[in-house]
Amino acid sequence: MSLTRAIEDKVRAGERLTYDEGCQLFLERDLLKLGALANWVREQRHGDRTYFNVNMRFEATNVCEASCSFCAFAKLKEGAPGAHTTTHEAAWKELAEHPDPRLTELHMVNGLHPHLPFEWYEELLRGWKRVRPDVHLKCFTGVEIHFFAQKFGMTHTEVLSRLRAAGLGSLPGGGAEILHADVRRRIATDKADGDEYLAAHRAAHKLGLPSNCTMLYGHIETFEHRVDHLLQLRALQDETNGFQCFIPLAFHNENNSLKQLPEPTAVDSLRTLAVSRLLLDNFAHIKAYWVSMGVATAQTALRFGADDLDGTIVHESIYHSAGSRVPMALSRDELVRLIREAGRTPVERDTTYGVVEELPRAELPEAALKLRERLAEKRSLSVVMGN
Ligand code: V47
Repeated sequence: MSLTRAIEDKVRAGERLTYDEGCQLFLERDLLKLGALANWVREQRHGDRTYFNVNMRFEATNVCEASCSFCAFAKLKEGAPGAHTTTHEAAWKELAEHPDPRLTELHMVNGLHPHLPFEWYEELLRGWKRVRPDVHLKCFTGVEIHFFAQKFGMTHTEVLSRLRAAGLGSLPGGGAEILHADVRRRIATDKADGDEYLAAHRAAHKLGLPSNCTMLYGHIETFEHRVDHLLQLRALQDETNGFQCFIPLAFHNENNSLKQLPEPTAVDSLRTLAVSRLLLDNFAHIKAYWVSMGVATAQTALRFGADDLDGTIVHESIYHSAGSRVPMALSRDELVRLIREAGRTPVERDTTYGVVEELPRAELPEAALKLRERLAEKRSLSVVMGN
C-alpha cells in the first residue's frame, strides 16, 4: 500500500494527520489525487457552497518601523517618497461614500507607525462606526496588536478590549508569514515573533473576537516549515476554536529584497491549498485569495479544497506594490460567475460567515450556456428559413 493510500484511508476515516504525513503530502507527485482528497473533505463540509463577500480594503498608513524582506508596501519614514498616512476625515469619507450599498466589511492592514497615538486608532474606528454602523471592521493583524501592546505598555487583552469598545469586529490573518523561527528571523526580524503572533490571536479568541490566519509561502521556506506552521495554527485552534478561516498567501517578488527568488507556480499554490485543507481538520474554511493566487488559480482551487474566494476588495496595495497583475477589484457579478463556472453554488456571506444571499448554481458553465442558446437560436432560424 502506498503511503498516500494510507493517508487517504485516514482522511476518509476522519483521523488526524501527523507532521510526517503532512510532509509526505507535499512530496506527492500526483497533484490531482491530492486535490481530489482535499476536495472530498471540502465537499463533506460544504457541499458545493462557495463563499465570497462584498468588502473593501483600507490602509491607514504604510509607514512601518519593521523591514520585512518580502514587503513592497511599507515605507520606513513619514515624508519618504510614497509614504502616506490618512486623515480621519479622508478615511471616514471613503467608507461613507463607498459605491456599493451591499458592502458588509472593511478590511484594514497597516504599517507599524512609530508616532501615531493609540487614541488615533480608536477614533478612526469610532468614526467608521458613526458613518456605517452596519459595516464589520476586520482590522489590525496580530502583529499590529502586539506592536500596540509593546508600544503603549498594555497587554494584548487590554489593546483588544479597547479596540473592540471602539468598534473592532475581528482580526484579519495577516502577519503570520512563516511562524518557524529559522525562517522568520531571516524575513521578518523586527516584529512579533511566531509565539507573539499566536498570543495576540489567543487573546482575541478568549475575548470572543474571531480571527483569520495566513501563511506566506514560496520564498525561502521548506515544506517542513510549512507543515510546522500549519500544525501550530491547528494546535491554537484546538485550544480556542477562534479561527474562522485559513488563507495561504503566494509570495510576490517585485520591489522587495527577495526579488531574486522565483514566485510559486500554480501547481505549488494548488498543492499548498490542498495540504492545508487536509491538515487543518479543525478549520471550517480555507480561502483561495484571488489577489494573491491569481484569479484563474483561485477559481481552480475551488476544486482543490477551497470554499471561499474572499471579496470584491476595491483598491488593494500590498500585492499590487509587489507586482500582482490581477485587477484592483472584482465586481460581485464577476465573483458569482467565477464560482458558478467552477460548478459551485455562490453564497454571499458576511465576515463571520452569516449568509447574506445564496445564489443558484449554474447548470453548465456560463460560456457553455451561451453557446447552447446560440445553437438553439440558429436551429429555430433554420426552421423559419426552411433549411
Ligand atoms: O501580512 C506582504 C502578505 C499579508 C507580500 O484575513 C505578501 O481575510 C506575498 O493577510 N507577497 C496581508 N504576500 C494580506 C492578508 C489577507 C489577505 C486577504 C484576506 C485576509 C483575511 C488577509 O500579505 C501580509 C503578508 O503576509 N504579504 N507582502 C508579498 N510580497
